[in-house]
Amino acid sequence: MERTFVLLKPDAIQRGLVGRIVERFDRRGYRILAMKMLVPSRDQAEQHYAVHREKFFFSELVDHLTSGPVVALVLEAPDAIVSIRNLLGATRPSEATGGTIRGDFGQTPMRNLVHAADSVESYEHEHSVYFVESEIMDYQRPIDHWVFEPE
Ligand code: 3AN
Repeated sequence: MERTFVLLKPDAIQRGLVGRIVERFDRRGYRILAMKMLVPSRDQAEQHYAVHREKFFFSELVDHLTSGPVVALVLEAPDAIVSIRNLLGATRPSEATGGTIRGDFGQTPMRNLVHAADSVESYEHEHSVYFVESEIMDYQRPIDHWVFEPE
């Protein structure tokens, strides 16, 4: 089992896509361990995207992330990190395959609706920017033995 961190960015909330995006996680069977709405502080946004500090789009990215409410989630499943990244689709919506979240709803590289951790190290860093450990539920579901059976 693996955990991942996902963030629905302000454009997802403004466009009324929260339910449709979370539904995709739900119907694939990912276990939602934490979910909350907040307006990120500048400090949180800069910490989250620290690896992009030198990129030309960094300040615009921080402006965007702090522009309104976001929804932060911790999800769990086998290979959660790679499978959620596949569900999101490519960073640039124009390159994202149909059927992925960005392929179906994304409009611009900056406003591509949703972020997901790309490694275990990113997960460890990113979830701690938004959650304290006591906010992450650890529970089992009766159906987990078949939702998560080995492929
Ligand atoms: P991903 O979100 O697919 O992991 P990253 O980590 O390369 O992509 O980029 C982080 C965020 O920075 C993206 N989600 C997007 O909002 C923004 N971004 C990435 N590339 C560009 C770009 N060329 N122009 C504007 N914003 C970008």
